Amino acid sequence: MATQRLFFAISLPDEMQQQLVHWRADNFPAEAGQPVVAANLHLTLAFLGEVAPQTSQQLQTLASRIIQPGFDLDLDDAGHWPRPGVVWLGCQRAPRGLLQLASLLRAQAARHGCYQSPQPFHPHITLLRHATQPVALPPRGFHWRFRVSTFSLFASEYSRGRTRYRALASWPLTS
Ligand code: 2AM
Repeated sequence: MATQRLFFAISLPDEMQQQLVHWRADNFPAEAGQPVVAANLHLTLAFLGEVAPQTSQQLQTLASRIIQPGFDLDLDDAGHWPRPGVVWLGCQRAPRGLLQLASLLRAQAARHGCYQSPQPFHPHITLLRHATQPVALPPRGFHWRFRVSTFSLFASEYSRGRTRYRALASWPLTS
């Protein structure tokens, strides 16, 4: 069977995706970059790259054994990385649970041959792509909070000019 382009991520509640899309439309001009469609807004925990089915299965088995409490995520920070052309939303202080979960998934991925960037994990939700020109960021003061009680493995699929993220499996965090 063919490889799949995979990543572990936290998906956002539907209503939060809608709120963010409206906030983005109110705060960034159309020329700032290409908006990520609402359904694709997510926070990546570990990017795996192209993965063979057997490795995917092994990583899913390990993910299913993770026992970790859920946590609240506060989205209260935004930034611009001009080189990859990304405008993002993130948190001023990442919760410990988020860092622990990402670090575990990234270590498991690395042990299974999935290259992990040496750059420190910077949790973020990409709002705009192809944002290579300077962008005025909204002033601080925005804030959304949501409870993270699951995480998922996604396949990134590209067809007819569109990228779609399909959840292959999800696992609960403890309450
Ligand atoms: P990004 O939004 O900052 O581009 C699917 O592509 C997800 O995996 C995105 O959230 C993307 O982050 C993340 N990702 C991390 N490293 C990546 C890489 N080397 N190539 C593509 N996506 C990567």
